[in-house]
Amino acid sequence: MSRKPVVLITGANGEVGHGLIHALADSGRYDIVALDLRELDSAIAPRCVDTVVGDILDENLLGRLATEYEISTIFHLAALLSTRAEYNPEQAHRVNVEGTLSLLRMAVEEGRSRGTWVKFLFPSSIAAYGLPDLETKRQAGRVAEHEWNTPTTMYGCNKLYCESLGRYYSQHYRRLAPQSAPGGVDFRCVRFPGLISAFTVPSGGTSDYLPEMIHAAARGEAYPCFVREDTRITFMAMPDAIRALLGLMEAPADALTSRVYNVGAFSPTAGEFAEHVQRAFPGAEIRFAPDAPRQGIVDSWPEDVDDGRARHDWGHEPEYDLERALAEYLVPNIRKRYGCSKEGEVCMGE
Ligand code: AKB
Repeated sequence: MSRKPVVLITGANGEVGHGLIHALADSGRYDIVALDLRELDSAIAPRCVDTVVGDILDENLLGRLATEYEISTIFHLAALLSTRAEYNPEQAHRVNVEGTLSLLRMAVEEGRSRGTWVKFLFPSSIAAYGLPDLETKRQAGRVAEHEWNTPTTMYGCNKLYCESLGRYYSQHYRRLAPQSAPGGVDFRCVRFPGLISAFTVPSGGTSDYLPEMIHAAARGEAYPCFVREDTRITFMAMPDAIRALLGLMEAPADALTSRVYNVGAFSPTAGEFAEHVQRAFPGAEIRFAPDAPRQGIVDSWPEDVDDGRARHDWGHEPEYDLERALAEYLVPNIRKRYGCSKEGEVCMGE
């Protein structure tokens, strides 16, 4: 039986999965198999050759997929985000670490059995950093990949460790075995900042305050922001995040000097972003009601990242700075989504 080469996307129903499936399908070059715990959103399901409802922790399911398909690339997006992970750290470890381990093993075996390299795209996060206090955070400014690798959340610990697992499975897997077969897994990772999409609202993360704020304003709902007005971390508009994943996937292996790359775009404070939102949706009710534990998480994440390595090695270049993201992507699409027709109109309900 000849198997079909496919791109496997785990956690396909999430925010990144939506944008990624559209981009890969639009290119017309890839057959997509989507895996998620929940049935795939009907907006993206028709764009995939197969949609599978199941758990990445189910080894039999992964075995079945590897038998049925020739998997050339994996985008492993399934994860429990930082806030959710703090409520159930052991479950987060199972999903975020053991799930990644199973997929890396599947990829390395798939690659070695065919004598090829299976690309493994992994979204890591600014949660992999952990700055001890605000003074240090302010002084640190733009942090490079090797700095402040002392995460304070379960999610951050999971991401940082999975970066190491990816390096191990790509370069050193079973290094003492008598003969290593050619091929294996080619792990490539972007450390994402907070992401903001016009089409989906995140859940379970701690950078969620920015997207929640603008979506609430468009719905005409008051928003109590769970961080202080002066809170600053780095963000990126979803189309740039998708471009980053695709850019790294397509980069020639010999251009890459690392397996882990920072990517960033803009770093407004929560207060600055609120001012933009109020200009776009006059009357939007935003107040600051910091939640100390979640504030502590965001305070440990960097204000900005040094993404020079990504720019140099594979041409990472975000198209959206804050002003452009708001004017050309977020505000028009969010207005349309919630049915606001006129500029400045606050809309009620979805
Ligand atoms: C989260 O808030 O957990 C994520 C992230 C910063 O990786 N959005």
